[in-house]
Amino acid sequence: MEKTFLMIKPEMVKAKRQGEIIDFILRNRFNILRMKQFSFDLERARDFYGIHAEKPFFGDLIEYITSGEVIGLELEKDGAVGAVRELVGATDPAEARPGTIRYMYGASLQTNAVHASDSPESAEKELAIVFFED
Ligand code: 3AN
Repeated sequence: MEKTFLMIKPEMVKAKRQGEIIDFILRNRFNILRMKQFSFDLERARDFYGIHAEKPFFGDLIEYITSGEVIGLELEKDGAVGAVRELVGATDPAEARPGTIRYMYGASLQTNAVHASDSPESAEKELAIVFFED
């Protein structure tokens, strides 16, 4: 079965709303294979978001993602990569469809509640960065 990576972002963990997202994922029939609460160090954050290194928002993105604990989840389901992106919704919460995680919990382009891998290749890379010690 296909695997993917989902990450609950710092503002959701600070607000103690991570349980709602995990419950939503389980009710949508994903299996959780691994789950880890941790803080990104700078090096790992830069590696994780390496694809955005040249973007003007890169500095802010790194500062934000290292600002508190996050929760990484390895998820499994048939067509998991696409299925979780559908549940997550558009990057900008203002454009996310009702019923999606970012519609319900996202506040801005930066504080958009969760990250989800955009391809099986990204999922493999992101899982290796987050679950590096396993
Ligand atoms: P997604 O998370 O929907 O795949 P990406 O990969 O394009 O979106 O962006 C990664 C992260 O970078 C987003 N989750 C968001 O936090 C941040 N980001 C993307 N675009 C912007 C932007 N224009 N301004 C500020 N932050 C942004």
